[in-house]
Amino acid sequence: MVVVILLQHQIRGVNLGMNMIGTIIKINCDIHNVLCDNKIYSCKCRGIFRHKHIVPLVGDTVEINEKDCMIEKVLPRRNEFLRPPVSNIDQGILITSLKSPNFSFFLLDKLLILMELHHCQSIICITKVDLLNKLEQEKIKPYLEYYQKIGYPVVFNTDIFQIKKILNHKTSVFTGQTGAGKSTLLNRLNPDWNLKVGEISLSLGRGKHTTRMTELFLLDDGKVLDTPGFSALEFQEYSDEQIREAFIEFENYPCPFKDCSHTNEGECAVKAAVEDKKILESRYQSYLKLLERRF
Ligand SMILES: Nc1nc2c(ncn2[C@@H]2O[C@H](COP(=O)(O)OP(=O)(O)OP(=O)(O)O)[C@@H](O)[C@H]2O)c(=O)[nH]1
Ligand SMILES: [Mg+2]
Ligand SMILES: [Zn+2]
Repeated sequence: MVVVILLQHQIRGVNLGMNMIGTIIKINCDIHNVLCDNKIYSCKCRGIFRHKHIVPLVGDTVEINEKDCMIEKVLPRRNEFLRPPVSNIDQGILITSLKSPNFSFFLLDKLLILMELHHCQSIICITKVDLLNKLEQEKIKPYLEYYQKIGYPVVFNTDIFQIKKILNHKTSVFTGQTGAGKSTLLNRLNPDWNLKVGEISLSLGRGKHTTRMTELFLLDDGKVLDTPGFSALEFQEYSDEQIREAFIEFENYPCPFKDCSHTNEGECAVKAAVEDKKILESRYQSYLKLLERRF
């Protein structure tokens, strides 16, 4: 009997004040847009959140009260990033421009390490290959092959079909330098989103942070987030050991010292592999910079 009444109420859309589970897709001041059952609810947080220092993030799974549109509870997170504040990310799509803004090994490595530290997969997505001449394209190839070989898939922003496949059933965060082409690619994936795309300032060859807010979009069975890029602050809570482990190819070269830091030790298999060109010199330099927290 109860079930029947409930069903009738649901069909008629009468609000019984029951809690529902949804995902926060956008936050603007204290308004949290929560997606539940294909409907977006504009919700606020219960006052208790402030007392308990609970700050909901885009990507959070939350329990909301449909009656008064209040967020009742934030469910446990799989992971969370500080800047931009997002949670429950499966993979990072690292939008990597080859020119304007120019390709940077350190920037790419920083993002790869950041994803490793947060237990997220990384996919390297190359943009602006059309701005390179044939010779420049040939030059960059072995480096891209290196990343592919150590376990990071490399795709081009023109491979829309392949990118859609990668995004399906996952929550993906789009990140990379300003002007690299994140919003452009998202618009190609779904023209309805109509995201603002920036002009490249000619003098700087850089964009100007056109995307200022983090927003989550649905794509087929996946979720994607456009972000204004991550900040170096993300590294602050990680130890040297964690950074070392995040350079995933290093473990293929076991050193005589178990806790070798691959810096000042006399005998070091990682340093030898760098000399033998088995590990990219730029990867090793990125490692040293991150150890010294030089961002
Ligand atoms: N030639 C070329 N231009 C591109 C490509 N992808 C993007 N662009 C251009 O690069 C500029 C910046 O693109 P956006 O998509 O706004 O870059 P973004 O990564 O979203 O930048 P922010 O929002 O500032 O972080 C725009 O003028 C795009 O048209 C590409 O593959 N080739
Ligand atoms: Mg953008
Ligand atoms: Zn070593």
